[in-house]
Amino acid sequence: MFSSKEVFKEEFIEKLESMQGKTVEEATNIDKYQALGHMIREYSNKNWMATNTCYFEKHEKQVYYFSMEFLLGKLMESNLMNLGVRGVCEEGLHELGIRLDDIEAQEPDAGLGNGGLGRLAACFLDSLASLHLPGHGCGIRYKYGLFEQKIVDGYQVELPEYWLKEGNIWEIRRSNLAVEVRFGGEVRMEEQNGRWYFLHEKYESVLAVPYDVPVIGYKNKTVNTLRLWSAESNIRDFDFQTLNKRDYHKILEYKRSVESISELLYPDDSNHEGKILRLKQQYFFVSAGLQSIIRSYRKLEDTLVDFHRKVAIHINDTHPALAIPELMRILMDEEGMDWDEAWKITVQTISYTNHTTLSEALERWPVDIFKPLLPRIYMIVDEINERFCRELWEKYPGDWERIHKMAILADGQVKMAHLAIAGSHSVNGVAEVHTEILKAREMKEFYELSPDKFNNKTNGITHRRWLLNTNPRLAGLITETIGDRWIQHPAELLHLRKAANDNSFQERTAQIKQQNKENLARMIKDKSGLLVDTQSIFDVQVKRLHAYKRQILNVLHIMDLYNRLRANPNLDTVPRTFIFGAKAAPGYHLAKSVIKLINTVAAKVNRDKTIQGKLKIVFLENYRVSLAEKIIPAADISEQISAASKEASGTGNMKFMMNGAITLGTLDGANVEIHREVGDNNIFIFGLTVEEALSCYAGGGYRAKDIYNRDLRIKTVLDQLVNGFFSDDGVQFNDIYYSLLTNNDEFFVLKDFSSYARAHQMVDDAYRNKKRWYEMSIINIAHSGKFSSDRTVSEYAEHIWNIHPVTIS
Ligand code: 26V
Repeated sequence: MFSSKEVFKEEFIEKLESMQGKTVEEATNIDKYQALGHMIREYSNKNWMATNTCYFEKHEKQVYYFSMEFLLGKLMESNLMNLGVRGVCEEGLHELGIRLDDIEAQEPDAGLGNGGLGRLAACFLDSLASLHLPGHGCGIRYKYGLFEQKIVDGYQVELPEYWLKEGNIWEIRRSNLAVEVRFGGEVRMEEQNGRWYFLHEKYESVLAVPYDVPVIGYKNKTVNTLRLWSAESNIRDFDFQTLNKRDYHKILEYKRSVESISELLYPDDSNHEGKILRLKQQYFFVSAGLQSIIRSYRKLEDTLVDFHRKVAIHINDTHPALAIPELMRILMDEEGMDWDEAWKITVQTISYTNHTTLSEALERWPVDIFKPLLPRIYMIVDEINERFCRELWEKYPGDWERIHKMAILADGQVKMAHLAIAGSHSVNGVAEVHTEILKAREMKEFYELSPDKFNNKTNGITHRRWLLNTNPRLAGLITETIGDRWIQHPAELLHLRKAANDNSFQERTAQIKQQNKENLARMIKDKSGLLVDTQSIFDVQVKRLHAYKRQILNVLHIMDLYNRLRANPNLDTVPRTFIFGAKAAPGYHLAKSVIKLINTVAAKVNRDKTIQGKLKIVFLENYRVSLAEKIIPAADISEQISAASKEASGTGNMKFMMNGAITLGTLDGANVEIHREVGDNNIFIFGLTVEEALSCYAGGGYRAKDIYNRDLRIKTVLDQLVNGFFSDDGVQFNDIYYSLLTNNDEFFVLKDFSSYARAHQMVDDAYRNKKRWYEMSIINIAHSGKFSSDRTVSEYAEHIWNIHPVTIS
């Protein structure tokens, strides 16, 4: 089909005709995008079927990655690349007068995630398939992805993101595989032949319909499945014979309430709120996913006694933790197992990753919501809790405090992290320091109880998307220099070390960075009209907006730099362009204020001619995967400046490093490991360490006001938040000021300020020596192989899931 560009052209023209009834000349870019998309999917169907058959026939153990979020971004480019047909398509299209880039630009991002956790899930899927591993995704097909961000007068405005308006070319709806999920109602117990049966009655029935998306491995035959569930009404349940007008309204109301389950992605990734709809979402996809896994399993086996030998289920944070009681329910109520056997199988099937230590993000569901919504599941959770507390009592007799602290049900709440730990055989953190913090603090008692469950799996990113696809020129240079084995074996990027000091390699790396910066500058000009100096340092902070990520530290430093430049326009600094991209949760007022502040400072600084163009600030609207792909290859500096101990890992840090940006960061999350890889001389580290931060929290001796009173630079910028210095529109930033001073600066912004400013000075000094700079840059690229998700996923496969590569024939 894609054997030559001639064949491709013929098929493409045919596809346009059959799908759209149009010729190449008549077709719009959307038409062409859809035609090409369908061709690719059809092309991959053979291998998709072969993969499924192969797993089935070999009865391979498979892993299912359960996640509320899959932040896929666009799929056209990576699918073409992974299928190895991008060249043929590009040439064929070119001969038809079509630019592949124009077609790819039509694709909407699949923004089914908030940030790091969702993007990690997407990277893992790519690595699973590319490593021939039998592993699939299970999630929700949200009708609306993460909101679209507009900036109006410097403020964030949220618009609904209806990504499905032109349909989704990558999915196949499989209505024949729909399953029922039950909510509410009552549970009646009945004894028959000495056994208790639990009968769920008067429940609301929801139909879960799967949409399957192929996950295509890199130049192999593996095509795994991402199964996304959509909620639909189960109208069959209604008695149409006796339908009257009031019932009709009831049906509509029921339909609306059911469809709301998969309507939208919750846009908050930092603050747990006990919203009933979110709990519904969680049970909805977990129950549907488990039912479909068990249905396929049952085609091969009569009983589920060996389930855990053939199926691994991974829960991405606690959001899918109801998989534990749901699997128990199925094993007991539907398969007739007794508790102990069901529990053994459940624990051996499930594994859990923790992605945050922020206590406000920990999920705790009020029993008052949980119990009426999921009555049978609640009974099971209650029993899990009973038995768990009894076990604790035996181990720690009399230690009520500890038992209360560890209980799954306590204070009228279901503690999802406790459920997840108790019900799984493996618990992992996502970077070394993060795992150590879990063991020593957040999960200390659980670690003492079962130390063997705990392990670390440092995050990774797919180098295929984040280097090969997004930075083709750099990827080409690497291949030219060390061959192409790095694509399959990213650790081999290390061979670049020997080129780090090579003049010509440095120059070519520099040229590529320059081209990427010029592309980004063009985009900035198109989007905002702002001209940026491509000789300046592109200093980038793109990530969700959160107090702990400290965008505010970055802004305060920019304000200070501006003050210094105004005082002395001849200040000897390398010109800087500070680039931001960030979405704030719609209800997170402080975060939204920071966006307004960035834009306010930008407005004043960018039009100030007296500073001789030495400073520019850009806030790029609607940060998302596809925008990241344009920004990251152009970055010189990667800002990873979270308050120590707060960022579990970070994955943006890895993407920047892989594209030759130098990290300016704290020793937090995976920065610690990046630092270890590249060494002191190839990274700019500043600020408190995790130990210092933790002892500062514990000791409580920190007083932000003292620093304010002592340090004039800091006092000046803080005062500028509230004295109208930057705002033409009279807006003041009292909330930010308050959080730093009155609220005593929870994230050590003032404490780290001077160390951060010194690190910036070091960046300035270092950039003047281009040879040394590109040596640093190349060393970063060379050491980024460790942070490929291929490494991460292999570790999960070997140590947690016990799955093995399968070559598809
Ligand atoms: C949390 C919550 C809290 C309750 C409300 C809804 C909601 C939705 C999503 C989340 C996820 C927050 C956790 C998260 O994204 N953690 C990030 O995970 C990345 C991948 O492991 C890691 O690199 C980041 O450091 C970590 O912040």
